Amino acid sequence: MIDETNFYELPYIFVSNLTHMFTHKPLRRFITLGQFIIERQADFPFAKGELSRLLRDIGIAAKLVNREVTKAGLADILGDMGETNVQGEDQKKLDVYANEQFINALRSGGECMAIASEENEDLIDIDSVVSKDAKYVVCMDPLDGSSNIDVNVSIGTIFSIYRRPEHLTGPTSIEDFMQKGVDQVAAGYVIYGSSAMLVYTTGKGVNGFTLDPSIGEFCLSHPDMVMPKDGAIYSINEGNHLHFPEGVKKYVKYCQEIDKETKRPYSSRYIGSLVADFHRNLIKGGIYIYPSTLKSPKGKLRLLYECNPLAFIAEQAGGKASDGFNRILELQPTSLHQRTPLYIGSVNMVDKAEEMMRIYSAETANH
Ligand code: AHM
Ligand code: MG
Repeated sequence: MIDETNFYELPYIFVSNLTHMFTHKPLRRFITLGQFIIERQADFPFAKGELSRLLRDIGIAAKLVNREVTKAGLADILGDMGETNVQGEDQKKLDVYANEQFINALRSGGECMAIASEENEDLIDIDSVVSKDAKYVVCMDPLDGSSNIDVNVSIGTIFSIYRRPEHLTGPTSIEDFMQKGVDQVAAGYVIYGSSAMLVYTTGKGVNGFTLDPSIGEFCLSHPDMVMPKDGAIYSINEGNHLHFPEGVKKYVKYCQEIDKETKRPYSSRYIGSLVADFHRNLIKGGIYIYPSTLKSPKGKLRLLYECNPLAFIAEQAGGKASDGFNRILELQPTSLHQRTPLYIGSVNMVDKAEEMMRIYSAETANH
């Protein structure tokens, strides 16, 4: 039997509406992603409908990808595709599917002139009739954490949106993408986890939306997200410990020391899906580090479509993102698939890690 209180908590519009008809109690207001974007259009400095349409297109593709992710164990879409992407990594079938969905959605939406994707070596020029007046470029990692697909662990999509710089005219070129993270007009991620969530910013705070499968809409569930200034979780692949810079080794040791005041030792949590590790740290507080290692002297993660968008979100939520020495959002990109070390999360934790880097690894600063 459902008591009245629980009944009103049920997150379904139709239940709420039915209840209203019979009891005249106030309607619970559900704000869908589409409604929210329209309500917040005034926050966006450029033509009002453009960003709304871009975000709408991304939301549609995310729902299609989520549908496939949730049935990945059933459908014949698991396993290697037998191809490698531009970084020489094995591609999974879902990577390919996600890449196609996001490209198709952006291509038919009309606002995107070109895409840089982790899965494509060169930029994807969108040369269609509907896109002839398009002014935005999108960088994306369509399916991050793909090594986790086969084992039912959360994966994600990361995206970043830039407006074409005024001085560029003519056909799209790599120049359109060589903008610093501070120039992003919007960025976000989708996490395909126990529920699917879309989190984004346009530079006026961070808001999170959970997909309600019963109505097929992302609904506002995490308004004005704030990352705690301190946390008690550190996320790093400790298997690489011997290859870490000295500053990172010292910081990891600091995390493991006992100190009641700073709640150490911290917990170590590493999912191996950047979006999932970042999302947890955004909500609970924590730090994620992918440093330079002997194997990957510039780190593993990509500046344009992994680090910049998450750095924008982190800063907008009161957190911080650095390459160990410099603010991620101020790094000058020089190529589409450029890598950078990443230290991201609660501001006091990132400050401490940077301090260790300054003291013990200053000579490895290569930016
Ligand atoms: P991917 O884009 O190929 O999935 O690689 C990025 C992923 C991140 O999601 C994750 O944090 C990291 O690589 C894990 O790398 P490692 O296995 O070296 O720890
Ligand atoms: Mg990735």
